[in-house]
Amino acid sequence: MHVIGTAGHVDHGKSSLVNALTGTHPDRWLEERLRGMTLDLGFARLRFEGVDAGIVDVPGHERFLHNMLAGAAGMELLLLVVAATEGVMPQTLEHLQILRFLNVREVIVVVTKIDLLPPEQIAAECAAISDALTGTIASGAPFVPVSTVTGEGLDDLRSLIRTALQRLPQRDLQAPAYLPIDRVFALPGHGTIVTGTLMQGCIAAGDVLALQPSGKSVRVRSLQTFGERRESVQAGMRVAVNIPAAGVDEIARGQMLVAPQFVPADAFAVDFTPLREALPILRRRNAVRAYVGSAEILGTLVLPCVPQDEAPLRAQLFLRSPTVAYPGTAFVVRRLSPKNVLGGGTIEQLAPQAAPDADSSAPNAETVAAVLAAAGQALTAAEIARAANLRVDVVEEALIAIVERGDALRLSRPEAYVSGAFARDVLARVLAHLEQSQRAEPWSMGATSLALSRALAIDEALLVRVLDAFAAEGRIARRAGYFATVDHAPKLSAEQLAFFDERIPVDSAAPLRPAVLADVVAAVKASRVGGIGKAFDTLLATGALIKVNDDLYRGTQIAQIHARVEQFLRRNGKMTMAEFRDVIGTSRKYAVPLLEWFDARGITVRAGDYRMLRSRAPVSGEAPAPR
Ligand SMILES: Nc1nc2c(ncn2[C@@H]2O[C@H](COP(=O)(O)OP(=O)(O)OP(=O)(O)O)[C@@H](O)[C@H]2O)c(=O)[nH]1
Ligand SMILES: [Mg+2]
Repeated sequence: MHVIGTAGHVDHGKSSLVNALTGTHPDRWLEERLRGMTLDLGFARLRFEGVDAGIVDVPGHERFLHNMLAGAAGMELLLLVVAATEGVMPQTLEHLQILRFLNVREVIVVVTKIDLLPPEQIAAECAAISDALTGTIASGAPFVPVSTVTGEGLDDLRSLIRTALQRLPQRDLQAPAYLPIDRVFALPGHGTIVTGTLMQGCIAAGDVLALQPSGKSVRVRSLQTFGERRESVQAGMRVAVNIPAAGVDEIARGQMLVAPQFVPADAFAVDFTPLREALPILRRRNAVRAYVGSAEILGTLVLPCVPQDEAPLRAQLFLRSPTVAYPGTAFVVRRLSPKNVLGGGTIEQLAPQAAPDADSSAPNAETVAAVLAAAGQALTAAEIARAANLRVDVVEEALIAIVERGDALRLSRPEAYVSGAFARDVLARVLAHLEQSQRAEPWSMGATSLALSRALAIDEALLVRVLDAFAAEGRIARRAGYFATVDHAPKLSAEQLAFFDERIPVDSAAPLRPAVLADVVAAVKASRVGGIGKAFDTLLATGALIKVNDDLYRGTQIAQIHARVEQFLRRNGKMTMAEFRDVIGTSRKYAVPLLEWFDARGITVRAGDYRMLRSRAPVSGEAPAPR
């Protein structure tokens, strides 16, 4: 078996394509469905005549690139998804930059949403896409225009997939088992299950493997691939492994389940190829985020010289925490902040001979770390310099090393630093509070910074900046103004869902007519259903319900209206208010605020009596803000 992966810019139709091919919608979380945006990896099985493969679906939004990276290493056949309506966009190229260093052997370019373009424009759009992909791993790959709405092109895509899979080389089944873990959960009666793409080797029920880097030895009780029980599984499969001896809380994405012979290491000799775009920012020593298997680990990449071109270099990679790798393991590195991709390559050898360059700033680093530890609040580099009696540039240099080793956390807006111990303590207290409150109120989005600041008696402004820094590392989630644990997906109770179904019915005679906001608010206030107020906030925050002036729409209604407006405008260029009313079959009372709402979100733009599409609307990562 082989693993197919999607890649491409946000909203270009990756998840819809996986759904159309497999019948499984890869967006697993309630929040993903509600927002219509993939946040984390999704998985589905692709089966048709002559084909049985796994698909890994990735998020397109740049904020979730770390999740994309956790699933990218396993991909062998890439479906590069590009919407015909937008063409090649920043994450299309960023995903290709990353995948160039991983294990992709075959690429198919899938041009989606062709139903939204006049047929005669499709060839020109494909040609423009092809031009924009020159010099990437998708250059020269077969192209297939599709629509997941009409089904056009899907049969051609299936036959291209069949051919591409046949060309893929077999994975190494004799090698020791190596499974980067991308999900961990517990099933009642079974205990801990980990899932991932088996990169090499085989695993059989009864095998004793090691969880790394902890080294804990675990016996495999049972195995599955896509819900089918197997006695053994082979490289190239998406696998779920039941290891009851390990607790769910001992394991996280990024750890590996491997044959016992692997030894964890935190230093590697690597073959590193810089990206051309990264040449101006690469130095000899580079603080990096390294991606190995499904892991994201901070570390330092030491180059033999400052690179002048894209030629591969023999370099050293030092990680802040250990991991396991085999010679030839692919890796990618990004800059700490901003997180540009710097390059990637393969791990050649454990424990390089030479130690990292002696750090001449070491004594200053200790002074700076001591000042921060004593401060108990955020300090700018200039404030630290005054307290430590050092030059600001010396402090800045020392801070890089201190941040890298975890003794300080860098805050932004404005840039300042807090001690690592203080920051970790804040994070631990916040996470403990959130876990408890999310358990008590699973329907909530999490907690606002104000609520956290009151509960934990921490200054709110400082709390927000510390949590934002951890959010950028993916250690806590910040969505629509709420902080939550990264795996928290709000779930309404059956009673709460029934309440909203009853209060906000969809009238089959007028399916796009909204409810009256004031009525729903009054009903929420009067209701005795437990947690109903927070559940209402959640529906608004996730965009499942949307306020438009005095009206309350379901997110699905707005999506339908949006689709109709977009289709009309792509065909006709402009639209009057009367045409809009006809398109959505509603009265002026609803039409005016709706169009203003679309204008305010940068979807449409007004010109005299007409509305037009605002071209290449900026993509917003947040749910629509409740007004
Ligand atoms: N008309 C039309 N709409 C499509 C097509 N494919 C996807 N869409 C719509 O485009 C929007 C985004 O689709 P998704 O499949 O969620 O896009 P995605 O690439 O998975 O997005 P992220 O995972 O957030 O990066 C949805 O509203 C889809 O219904 C298509 O072929 N035609
Ligand atoms: Mg998606």
